[in-house]
Amino acid sequence: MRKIIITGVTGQDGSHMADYLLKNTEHTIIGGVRRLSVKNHKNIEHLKDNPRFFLIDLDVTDAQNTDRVIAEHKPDYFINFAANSFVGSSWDMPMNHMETNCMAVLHQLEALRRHSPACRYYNAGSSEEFGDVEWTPQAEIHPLRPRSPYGASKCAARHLVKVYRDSYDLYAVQGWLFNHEGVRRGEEFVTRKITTNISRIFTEFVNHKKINPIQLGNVDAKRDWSDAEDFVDGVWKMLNQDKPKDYVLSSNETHTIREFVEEAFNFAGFGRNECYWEGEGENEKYFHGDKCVVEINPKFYRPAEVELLLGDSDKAREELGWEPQTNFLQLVKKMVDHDLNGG
Ligand code: G4F
Repeated sequence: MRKIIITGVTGQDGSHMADYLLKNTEHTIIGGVRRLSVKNHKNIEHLKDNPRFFLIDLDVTDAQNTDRVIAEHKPDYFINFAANSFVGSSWDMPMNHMETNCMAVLHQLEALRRHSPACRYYNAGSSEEFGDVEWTPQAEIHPLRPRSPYGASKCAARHLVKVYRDSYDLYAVQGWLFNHEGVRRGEEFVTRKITTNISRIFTEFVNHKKINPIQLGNVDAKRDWSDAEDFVDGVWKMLNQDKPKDYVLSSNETHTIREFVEEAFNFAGFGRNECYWEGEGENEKYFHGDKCVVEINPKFYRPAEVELLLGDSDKAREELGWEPQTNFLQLVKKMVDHDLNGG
């Protein structure tokens, strides 16, 4: 039985990772949580009585706290999902993104090198690192061309992971995870923003109330979306190879936000033939019959957009034997069904 520290365990990826490891291994899971006066433990509530799962205070931006936790527990695996993961906020709080997504990684690598050098380390990397893409699809060899402070913080962390791997022979890896969603996704991310608001609109609609349209930014951006539950299996496989290597995880398909909107309304029962887009640019709207259900609000545009992401995860499929189980339409349906049923 081994000890695995997961940071960000209350979030989407951390909580799915904990579920996956408790189900598929015998290991003990130590969830690192930041002390908050109001707890946000909804995603791990079901684990609180599991004897192989316990929580410790760990603020990844605190170097001494990180050092003490690693020295005390000497983990066999350290999986870092703690991050400020909302790209849109990174122009407003660039320092916070750099501290949380990059400097924290340096604190962890330093502490592991000193106290637990045999520990296997994973840091959450992102397709945002490819940013302003040079070619499509993006595999591991694509250059790093970040477009946001968030993307830059993940690129800097990637360089540190490689430097520590090469310099100290640590088993340290950072996957490039393309967008991954699901029913535990934060409601500010575009997919969950759409599905939670469709649920609200559905209630307004059946109660003959005034419909407040969903406000979105750039609906023509393209993303390669997968189910977050499929990705934790890929991360675990990345951590258990003979040699540490970084891999892309992706669906190898890309879709616009516009398509996500159309499919989500369709699954919610707003007949495809009764829905249509009208207008252009900032004046574009999506209607169901004569009711506007989506409108564009430039407030949600980003200072620099990543227009297109399309992954090539063939290397992970061949070398790790990893395969996503849920496709785009199944993912949209799963999220819509969940939110229509009360979330
Ligand atoms: O859902 P998003 O906020 O995700 P984004 O920026 O692609 O980042 C996510 O995926 C990355 C992996 O590629 C992760 F590293 C990162 O941590 C995060 O999980 O936005 C997706 C797209 C963007 O192009 C955005 O401009 O949707 C567009 N969008 C349009 N309207 C909107 C909105 N995004 C948000 N959040 N809210 C909108 O109203």
